Amino acid sequence: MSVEKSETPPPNYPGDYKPAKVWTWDQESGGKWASINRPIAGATHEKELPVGKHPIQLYSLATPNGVKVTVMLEELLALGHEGAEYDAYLIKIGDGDQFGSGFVAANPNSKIPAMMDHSTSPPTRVFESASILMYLAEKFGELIPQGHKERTECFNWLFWQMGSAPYLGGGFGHFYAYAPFKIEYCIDRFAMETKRQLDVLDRHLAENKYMAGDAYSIADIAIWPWYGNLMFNALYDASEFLDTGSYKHVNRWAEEIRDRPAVQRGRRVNRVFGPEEDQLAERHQASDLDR
Ligand SMILES: N[C@@H](CCC(=O)N[C@@H](CS)C(=O)NCC(=O)O)C(=O)O
Repeated sequence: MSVEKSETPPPNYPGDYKPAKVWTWDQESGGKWASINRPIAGATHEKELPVGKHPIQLYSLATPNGVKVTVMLEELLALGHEGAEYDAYLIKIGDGDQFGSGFVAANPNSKIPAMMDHSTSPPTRVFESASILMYLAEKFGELIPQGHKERTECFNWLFWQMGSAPYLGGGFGHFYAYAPFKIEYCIDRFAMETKRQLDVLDRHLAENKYMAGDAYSIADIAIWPWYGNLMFNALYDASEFLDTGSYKHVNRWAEEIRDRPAVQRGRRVNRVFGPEEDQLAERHQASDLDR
Protein backbone atom coordinates (compact mmCIF):
# COMPACT_ATOMS: atom_id res chain seq x y z
CA MET A 1 0.00 0.00 0.00
CA SER A 2 1.45 3.40 -0.88
CA VAL A 3 0.85 6.34 1.41
CA GLU A 4 0.55 9.76 -0.25
CA LYS A 5 2.71 12.41 1.41
CA SER A 6 0.74 15.55 2.27
CA GLU A 7 2.18 18.75 0.79
CA THR A 8 0.53 20.87 3.47
CA PRO A 9 2.07 20.58 6.92
CA PRO A 10 -0.50 20.06 9.70
CA PRO A 11 -1.10 22.92 12.19
CA ASN A 12 1.67 23.60 14.75
CA TYR A 13 4.16 21.76 12.58
CA PRO A 14 7.81 22.76 13.20
CA GLY A 15 8.48 22.37 9.48
CA ASP A 16 11.80 24.20 9.20
CA TYR A 17 13.90 21.37 10.70
CA LYS A 18 16.01 19.36 8.27
CA PRO A 19 17.99 16.54 9.92
CA ALA A 20 21.76 16.81 9.39
CA LYS A 21 23.56 13.96 7.62
CA VAL A 22 24.96 12.77 10.95
CA TRP A 23 23.25 13.49 14.25
CA THR A 24 25.36 15.30 16.85
CA TRP A 25 24.70 15.90 20.52
CA ASP A 26 23.10 19.30 21.13
CA GLN A 27 23.37 19.80 24.87
CA GLU A 28 20.98 22.73 24.72
CA SER A 29 18.02 20.69 23.44
CA GLY A 30 15.73 21.77 26.31
CA GLY A 31 12.82 19.97 27.99
CA LYS A 32 12.45 18.83 31.58
CA TRP A 33 14.97 15.96 31.40
CA ALA A 34 17.54 17.58 29.07
CA SER A 35 20.23 17.78 31.75
CA ILE A 36 20.32 13.98 32.33
CA ASN A 37 19.78 12.73 28.79
CA ARG A 38 22.99 11.53 27.12
CA PRO A 39 23.71 9.52 23.96
CA ILE A 40 26.34 7.42 25.77
CA ALA A 41 26.15 4.77 28.50
CA GLY A 42 28.40 4.10 31.49
CA ALA A 43 29.31 5.84 34.74
CA THR A 44 30.01 9.57 34.98
CA HIS A 45 31.44 9.40 38.51
CA GLU A 46 32.69 6.99 41.16
CA LYS A 47 30.11 6.27 43.87
CA GLU A 48 29.48 3.03 45.71
CA LEU A 49 25.91 2.07 46.60
CA PRO A 50 25.03 1.93 50.30
CA VAL A 51 24.09 -1.52 51.67
CA GLY A 52 21.67 -1.88 54.58
CA LYS A 53 20.89 -4.80 56.89
CA HIS A 54 18.31 -6.73 54.85
CA PRO A 55 18.98 -9.29 52.07
CA ILE A 56 17.08 -7.19 49.55
CA GLN A 57 18.51 -3.80 48.66
CA LEU A 58 16.50 -1.56 46.36
CA TYR A 59 17.84 1.55 44.61
CA SER A 60 14.89 3.46 43.24
CA LEU A 61 12.51 6.41 43.07
CA ALA A 62 8.68 6.41 43.27
CA THR A 63 8.02 6.80 39.55
CA PRO A 64 5.56 4.23 38.14
CA ASN A 65 8.45 1.86 37.35
CA GLY A 66 9.80 2.21 40.88
CA VAL A 67 6.38 1.82 42.53
CA LYS A 68 5.89 -1.59 40.88
CA VAL A 69 8.72 -3.00 42.99
CA THR A 70 7.87 -1.39 46.34
CA VAL A 71 4.23 -2.51 45.96
CA MET A 72 5.46 -6.05 45.20
CA LEU A 73 7.73 -6.10 48.27
CA GLU A 74 4.97 -4.74 50.52
CA GLU A 75 2.53 -7.36 49.13
CA LEU A 76 5.07 -10.12 49.92
CA LEU A 77 5.54 -8.78 53.45
CA ALA A 78 1.74 -8.62 53.90
CA LEU A 79 1.64 -12.30 52.89
CA GLY A 80 4.05 -13.04 55.73
CA HIS A 81 7.37 -13.42 53.85
CA GLU A 82 9.95 -12.00 56.24
CA GLY A 83 12.66 -12.63 53.65
CA ALA A 84 11.14 -9.81 51.61
CA GLU A 85 12.26 -7.20 54.18
CA TYR A 86 14.20 -4.57 52.31
CA ASP A 87 16.16 -1.36 52.41
CA ALA A 88 15.04 1.15 49.77
CA TYR A 89 17.61 3.82 48.94
CA LEU A 90 16.69 6.92 46.99
CA ILE A 91 18.18 7.44 43.53
CA LYS A 92 17.65 11.04 42.43
CA ILE A 93 17.57 10.68 38.66
CA GLY A 94 17.31 14.47 38.19
CA ASP A 95 20.70 14.76 39.94
CA GLY A 96 22.29 11.96 37.87
CA ASP A 97 22.62 9.36 40.70
CA GLN A 98 21.88 6.63 38.13
CA PHE A 99 25.26 7.35 36.52
CA GLY A 100 27.30 6.58 39.66
CA SER A 101 29.67 3.59 39.28
CA GLY A 102 27.86 1.48 41.91
CA PHE A 103 24.47 2.00 40.30
CA VAL A 104 25.84 1.24 36.82
CA ALA A 105 27.27 -2.04 38.18
CA ALA A 106 23.75 -2.92 39.43
CA ASN A 107 22.10 -1.76 36.20
CA PRO A 108 24.27 -0.99 33.15
CA ASN A 109 21.20 0.69 31.63
CA SER A 110 21.30 3.47 34.31
CA LYS A 111 17.55 3.46 35.04
CA ILE A 112 15.66 2.87 38.26
CA PRO A 113 14.58 0.46 39.67
CA ALA A 114 17.64 -1.71 40.40
CA MET A 115 17.79 -4.39 43.08
CA MET A 116 20.54 -6.48 44.70
CA ASP A 117 19.71 -9.73 46.50
CA HIS A 118 22.38 -10.36 49.14
CA SER A 119 20.85 -13.70 50.17
CA THR A 120 22.87 -15.29 47.35
CA SER A 121 26.65 -15.44 47.17
CA PRO A 122 27.77 -13.46 45.30
CA PRO A 123 24.74 -11.12 45.45
CA THR A 124 22.36 -11.26 42.48
CA ARG A 125 21.74 -8.07 40.54
CA VAL A 126 18.25 -7.60 39.07
CA PHE A 127 17.26 -4.75 36.76
CA GLU A 128 14.27 -3.97 34.52
CA SER A 129 11.11 -3.75 36.60
CA ALA A 130 9.44 -6.81 35.01
CA SER A 131 12.55 -8.88 35.66
CA ILE A 132 12.48 -7.76 39.31
CA LEU A 133 8.77 -8.67 39.63
CA MET A 134 9.39 -12.10 38.08
CA TYR A 135 12.47 -12.68 40.27
CA LEU A 136 10.54 -11.90 43.47
CA ALA A 137 7.43 -13.83 42.38
CA GLU A 138 9.56 -16.91 41.66
CA LYS A 139 11.73 -16.53 44.78
CA PHE A 140 8.69 -16.44 47.09
CA GLY A 141 6.22 -18.45 44.96
CA GLU A 142 3.59 -15.71 45.17
CA LEU A 143 1.54 -13.44 42.90
CA ILE A 144 2.25 -15.57 39.85
CA PRO A 145 -0.07 -18.34 38.60
CA GLN A 146 1.30 -21.88 38.89
CA GLY A 147 -0.31 -23.52 35.80
CA HIS A 148 1.60 -23.08 32.51
CA LYS A 149 -1.38 -21.64 30.64
CA GLU A 150 -2.33 -19.20 33.45
CA ARG A 151 1.32 -18.19 33.96
CA THR A 152 1.59 -17.48 30.23
CA GLU A 153 -1.47 -15.19 30.38
CA CYS A 154 0.13 -13.36 33.31
CA PHE A 155 3.37 -12.92 31.29
CA ASN A 156 1.35 -11.79 28.25
CA TRP A 157 0.09 -8.79 30.23
CA LEU A 158 3.35 -8.20 32.08
CA PHE A 159 5.19 -7.87 28.76
CA TRP A 160 2.29 -5.92 27.27
CA GLN A 161 2.96 -3.33 29.96
CA MET A 162 6.71 -3.25 29.29
CA GLY A 163 6.12 -2.76 25.57
CA SER A 164 3.20 -0.34 25.86
CA ALA A 165 4.07 2.07 28.67
CA PRO A 166 6.95 3.72 26.78
CA TYR A 167 4.30 5.06 24.36
CA LEU A 168 2.37 6.43 27.34
CA GLY A 169 5.39 7.79 29.24
CA GLY A 170 8.14 8.46 26.70
CA GLY A 171 5.62 9.35 24.00
CA PHE A 172 2.43 10.94 25.32
CA GLY A 173 3.71 12.09 28.74
CA HIS A 174 6.89 13.53 27.28
CA PHE A 175 5.25 15.59 24.57
CA TYR A 176 2.15 16.57 26.61
CA ALA A 177 3.88 17.50 29.87
CA TYR A 178 7.67 17.79 29.51
CA ALA A 179 8.67 18.94 26.00
CA PRO A 180 9.82 22.59 25.87
CA PHE A 181 6.91 23.41 23.52
CA LYS A 182 3.70 21.66 22.42
CA ILE A 183 3.80 19.90 19.05
CA GLU A 184 0.32 18.92 17.90
CA TYR A 185 1.55 16.12 15.64
CA CYS A 186 3.38 14.36 18.51
CA ILE A 187 0.59 14.86 21.07
CA ASP A 188 -2.01 13.56 18.60
CA ARG A 189 0.10 10.56 17.69
CA PHE A 190 0.68 9.46 21.28
CA ALA A 191 -2.74 10.47 22.70
CA MET A 192 -4.27 8.23 20.01
CA GLU A 193 -2.03 5.30 20.99
CA THR A 194 -2.59 5.85 24.73
CA LYS A 195 -6.37 5.83 24.24
CA ARG A 196 -6.11 2.69 22.13
CA GLN A 197 -4.16 1.02 24.94
CA LEU A 198 -6.76 2.14 27.51
CA ASP A 199 -9.47 0.61 25.33
CA VAL A 200 -7.48 -2.66 25.21
CA LEU A 201 -7.42 -2.67 29.02
CA ASP A 202 -11.07 -1.64 29.34
CA ARG A 203 -12.32 -4.45 27.11
CA HIS A 204 -10.16 -7.00 28.93
CA LEU A 205 -11.20 -5.82 32.39
CA ALA A 206 -14.88 -5.88 31.38
CA GLU A 207 -14.53 -9.67 31.36
CA ASN A 208 -11.80 -10.28 33.91
CA LYS A 209 -11.52 -9.24 37.55
CA TYR A 210 -7.73 -8.90 37.28
CA MET A 211 -5.33 -8.79 34.34
CA ALA A 212 -4.49 -12.50 34.47
CA GLY A 213 -8.03 -13.65 35.34
CA ASP A 214 -9.47 -14.23 38.82
CA ALA A 215 -6.29 -13.71 40.84
CA TYR A 216 -4.31 -10.54 41.51
CA SER A 217 -0.77 -10.99 40.12
CA ILE A 218 2.46 -9.29 39.04
CA ALA A 219 0.63 -8.30 35.82
CA ASP A 220 -1.66 -6.01 37.88
CA ILE A 221 1.30 -4.77 39.92
CA ALA A 222 3.12 -3.77 36.70
CA ILE A 223 0.15 -2.14 34.97
CA TRP A 224 -1.48 -0.27 37.87
CA PRO A 225 1.22 2.37 38.58
CA TRP A 226 0.97 3.52 34.95
CA TYR A 227 -2.58 3.03 33.71
CA GLY A 228 -4.26 2.97 37.15
CA ASN A 229 -2.63 6.25 38.15
CA LEU A 230 -3.79 7.80 34.89
CA MET A 231 -7.40 7.21 36.10
CA PHE A 232 -6.72 9.34 39.22
CA ASN A 233 -5.12 12.20 37.28
CA ALA A 234 -1.85 11.32 39.00
CA LEU A 235 0.17 11.25 35.75
CA TYR A 236 0.80 14.25 33.49
CA ASP A 237 -2.39 16.04 34.69
CA ALA A 238 -4.01 14.42 31.65
CA SER A 239 -7.24 12.78 32.91
CA GLU A 240 -9.52 15.35 31.33
CA PHE A 241 -7.56 15.48 28.07
CA LEU A 242 -7.67 11.69 27.69
CA ASP A 243 -11.21 11.43 29.13
CA THR A 244 -10.06 8.66 31.46
CA GLY A 245 -13.44 8.64 33.25
CA SER A 246 -14.91 6.91 30.20
CA TYR A 247 -12.83 3.75 30.80
CA LYS A 248 -15.31 2.32 33.30
CA HIS A 249 -13.72 -1.09 33.82
CA VAL A 250 -10.18 0.30 34.12
CA ASN A 251 -11.51 2.67 36.80
CA ARG A 252 -13.18 -0.20 38.71
CA TRP A 253 -9.94 -2.22 38.66
CA ALA A 254 -7.72 0.80 39.45
CA GLU A 255 -9.79 1.75 42.51
CA GLU A 256 -9.81 -1.79 43.82
CA ILE A 257 -6.04 -2.07 43.59
CA ARG A 258 -5.46 1.43 45.01
CA ASP A 259 -7.35 0.36 48.16
CA ARG A 260 -5.07 -2.58 48.95
CA PRO A 261 -3.05 -1.81 52.11
CA ALA A 262 0.22 -2.99 50.51
CA VAL A 263 -0.35 -0.66 47.55
CA GLN A 264 -0.99 2.25 49.93
CA ARG A 265 2.33 1.47 51.63
CA GLY A 266 4.41 0.68 48.55
CA ARG A 267 3.45 3.81 46.63
CA ARG A 268 4.97 6.04 49.34
CA VAL A 269 8.44 4.46 49.36
CA ASN A 270 11.18 6.55 47.70
CA ARG A 271 8.60 9.30 47.05
CA VAL A 272 10.03 12.81 47.28
CA PHE A 273 7.28 14.68 45.45
CA GLY A 274 3.54 15.26 45.90
CA PRO A 275 1.77 15.74 49.26
CA GLU A 276 4.20 15.60 52.19
CA GLU A 277 2.21 12.93 54.07
CA ASP A 278 2.73 10.58 51.10
CA GLN A 279 6.50 10.97 51.07
CA LEU A 280 9.09 8.55 52.46
CA ALA A 281 12.50 9.14 50.89
CA GLU A 282 14.06 5.91 52.20
CA ARG A 283 12.65 2.80 53.86
CA HIS A 284 14.76 0.59 56.13
CA GLN A 285 12.11 -1.11 58.29
CA ALA A 286 8.36 -1.64 58.24
CA SER A 287 7.78 0.95 60.95
CA ASP A 288 9.15 3.70 58.66
CA LEU A 289 5.79 3.47 56.88
CA ASP A 290 3.73 3.52 60.05
CA ARG A 291 4.68 7.08 60.86
N1 LIG B 1 12.19 -0.54 31.20
C1 LIG B 1 12.71 0.02 32.42
C2 LIG B 1 12.44 1.50 32.41
C3 LIG B 1 13.02 2.18 33.62
C4 LIG B 1 12.99 3.69 33.47
O1 LIG B 1 12.70 4.24 32.40
N2 LIG B 1 13.33 4.40 34.56
C5 LIG B 1 13.35 5.86 34.52
C6 LIG B 1 12.45 6.43 35.61
S1 LIG B 1 10.80 5.86 35.42
C7 LIG B 1 14.78 6.33 34.82
O2 LIG B 1 15.46 5.78 35.65
N3 LIG B 1 15.22 7.37 34.11
C8 LIG B 1 16.51 7.95 34.32
C9 LIG B 1 17.22 8.23 33.03
O3 LIG B 1 16.64 8.03 31.96
O4 LIG B 1 18.38 8.66 33.09
C10 LIG B 1 12.03 -0.67 33.62
O5 LIG B 1 10.85 -0.98 33.51
O6 LIG B 1 12.70 -0.89 34.64
